[in-house]
This record gives sequence, structure tokens and C-alpha cells, in this order.
Amino acid sequence: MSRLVVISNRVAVPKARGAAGAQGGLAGALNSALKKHGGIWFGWSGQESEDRTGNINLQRNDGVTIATIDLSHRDVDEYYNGYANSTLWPLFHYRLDLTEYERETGKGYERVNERFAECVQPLIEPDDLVWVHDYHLLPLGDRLRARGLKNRIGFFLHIPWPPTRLFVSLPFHERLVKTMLAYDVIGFQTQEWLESFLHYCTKELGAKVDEASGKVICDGREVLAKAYPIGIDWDHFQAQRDTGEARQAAQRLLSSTRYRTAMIGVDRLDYSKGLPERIDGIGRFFDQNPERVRDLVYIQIAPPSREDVQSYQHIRNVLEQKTGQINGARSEVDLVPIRYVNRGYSHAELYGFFRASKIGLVTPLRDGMNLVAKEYVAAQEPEDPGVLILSRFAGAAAQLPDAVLVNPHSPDDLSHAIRIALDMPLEERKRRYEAMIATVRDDNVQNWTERFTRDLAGTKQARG
Ligand code: ADQ
Repeated sequence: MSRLVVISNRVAVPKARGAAGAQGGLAGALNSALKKHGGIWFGWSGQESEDRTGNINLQRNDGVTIATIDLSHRDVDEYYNGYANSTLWPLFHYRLDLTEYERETGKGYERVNERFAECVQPLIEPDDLVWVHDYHLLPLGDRLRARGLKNRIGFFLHIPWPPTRLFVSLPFHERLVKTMLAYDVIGFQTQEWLESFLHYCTKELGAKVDEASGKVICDGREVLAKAYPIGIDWDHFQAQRDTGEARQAAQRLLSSTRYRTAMIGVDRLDYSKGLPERIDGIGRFFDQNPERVRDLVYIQIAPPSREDVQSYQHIRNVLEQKTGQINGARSEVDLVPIRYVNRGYSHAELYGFFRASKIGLVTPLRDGMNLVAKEYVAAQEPEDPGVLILSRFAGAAAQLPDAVLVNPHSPDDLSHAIRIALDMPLEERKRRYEAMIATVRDDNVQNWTERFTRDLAGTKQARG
């Protein structure tokens, strides 16, 4: 079996002791795939330093090598905060209004991708499978090929691929996508993002798509482009159920929301997650159903992210203001309708909170997949499951059509969905839960890793 080399912006270093099973989600799955294949996980350490000697920090753990490099302050500013998070992230989430096009940050992005290639190349052996992750590293495969690497190289995009009409607003879009043709396999979360990518390749690059094999044929190259919907680490998440931490978390929430239905939202504080729109929807529900204000408590867990980027500071202010307005108008001595918690929690605690909440509200304006939706379903009590309200614009909606699907831009739609969820009879809750749980269990992150690496291993090696 070939070794695996995973390359992503950040790496998740396993906890030193008892790492197996201690870590969930994508990080846990990639670490277990790495353990199985043996191999390396390479990325940025998260640290800034001006040292350009090309030092790589190496750490070995259970047959897996974690290799990281530091970046300079300028690199972080231009590549990470700049091009990746102020250009590609908003553009790929359909937010042209927030997208910044700066020549300097584009150059910084190319420079850091070149630096990644330069540093990781000596660590790669001829038979290794190389798996590059996400929008930070779109041109990395091309940079590795330019250095003569003939290995099989795959790429997975965790976020949406935007429609061609939006994507062409990116200066040098053609150059960027042509670099992606250096990969052997390109994976997307859903059929919709895959179709947008194929549309771009055929319309803008004149590529041919072979329907039978799923290959994009362009400039003498053949690339397999396919949807691989990501899932949760089912076993790890289920293992949380019997932990004291999960039970205590559920108990805390239940005892503080007695006689009321707890509705929960858990998100990174990011404008793609539709948080202000969600609060507007909840406000509309209270306006339209004043007699039910006492029936519902909404808990929003949203730790800050990417605080160095201006649009992220803005979203935090907007959210605090909207929450404050509703609480100001609707609170009673014994009731605060919205609890906004500005911090993260462990997976065990989240499990407990999800289980104790009879409604899960997941309403991104646009999302590659959204694992919170799947975690919410996974944490439900089968005999008395809660209701998932899910944005039709999340990748997860394609996999979970039995959720209550909503348009997150419409406060009326959200308000209506909350009312339906509050009043949904047990029989219907069970029917919807049973339809969703099989997908959440079977399309788990281990199967996702397996499907991708199997396809990558199946492609022909040695390209020119
Ligand atoms: P994110 O946008 O970060 O990731 P999402 O799928 O919503 O992704 O959540 C990822 C993980 O973070 C989940 O396991 C969740 O429990 C955890 N998390 C989120 N908010 C949290 C909070 N407040 N406290 C604690 N934990 C929290 C990107 C894409 C997604 C895609 C993932 C995986 O944007 O569309 O699903 O990658 O491919």
C-alpha cells in the first residue's frame, strides 16, 4: 500500500497520549487514514516567524509524521487573511459584495503555494499518494509538477464551487483553474459544486467531459472530477453519548430551560453561516406568535474565527446588536429568549447540548457541506428525536432532504419552519429522523477518506 501525504493549510496534531479515538471529525479521520497508510501531514504551524531558512518542524507520532513550517507576517497577511480569506472564501460562498481583489495578496498566495511545494517536495517518496486540501492550496499540485513530481496527486475542495458567472469576476481565473488540471483527482462535496466546476471548464476552457468516466479532458490532460460528500466520524461521535461530559452538558441545558423547548445553533462566527438572518427569522417568529415566546429558548454557540479579517469583526457586531434588540424587547425576569455564547465546546459537550435540544437550526446562506447538521441528527434520541431545520443552500441539504428545508434569506420561511418544528408530532419526527440517520451513519468520514484515496490510487501514475 502506498504511503499517504496529506497537505492542508493547518495540520491537526494528535493529542500526545491516547490519540486514537481521542480526536474526532476531519482531523481524526485523516490521522487514522495516515496511520493506516503510514505517511506525512504537512502544513502551516499557525506560527509567524521571519526565519526563511526553510526549517521544517517534524514530529513523529504512531507512524505518522507531522511536518509544519512557520510563515512570515507578510505571508499570513497576504496568503491567509488576504487572498484565501478575503478573496476566495467570500467569492466561493457567492459573496461578491465582500470579495476583495488585490494584486499583492494574489502574489502572496502564489508565493506561499510555491513555498509549500519547495518544503514538502523533499519529504515525498516516488510511490506516495499526495492529497491536497482546500481553497488555500488550489495551485499547489501545479507547483509540485513544475518541480518534476510524478506522483498521483488529488485535491479536495471543502467549500462550494461558485457558478461560472460569479467565478469569472476573479482576475486570472483561467490561470488558476488551469493549475488545477495538474491534479489526478478533484473532489467536491456535492453534485451541484461539481457541475459548476464542469460548466466552467467546458464554457471557459473549452474542456471536454467524458460522462462515463467523469474525466475532464483539457490541454492533453485527464482529471477525474467527482463528488465525495464528507461525513462525520460516526463512531467517535456516538462514543460521546455515555461520557459524563455529554450527560452533564445535557443536564445543564435541560435544567436551565425547564418547560421550554430548547432550539440550538452551533456555528463558527462566519458570514456564510447566516447568523444575522437567522436571528431575524427568530424575531419574526416571536412577532408572529407572541403567545409562544415562553415556549422557546434559542441557544446560539458561535466562537469567533478569523478575527484579523474585517468582515468577521463586522458580523460579530451585527449579531450582538440583533440579539440585544430581541432580548431587550422580549425578556422577562425569568426569561431571556436568546442566549448567545461566544465560545467553543468539546464534541462531548456539543453532543449533550444537541441531544437536549428539540430543534436544531442550521441555516447557512451557502456551505460546502455543514457537519453540524449531521452531528445534530447523530445525537438525537431515536425514540424521541428532535427536528432539524436546514438551509436548502447547504451541501448537506442534498443528503438530508428529510430535514425541514428552508430559505435562510426569508424571515417568514424561518418563522414558519420553527412553528412546524415546535408542533411536529412524534410520529413525523421519527419518520424524518429514520430517513436521515442511515445517511449520517453510512456516509461517514472514514468512508469518505476511503473512497477518495481508492480513486486516487486507481489513477495512472507518471504524468509528463
Ligand atoms: P466549517 O465551515 O468550519 O468547515 P462545519 O462543517 O460547519 O464547518 O463544522 C465543522 C466542525 O466544527 C464540526 O465538527 C462542528 O462541530 C465544529 N464546530 C462548529 N462550530 C462550533 C462551535 N461553535 N463550537 C465547537 N465546535 C464547533 C468547512 C466547510 C463545511 C464543511 C467542512 C468539512 O465550510 O461546509 O462541512 O469544512 O468539509
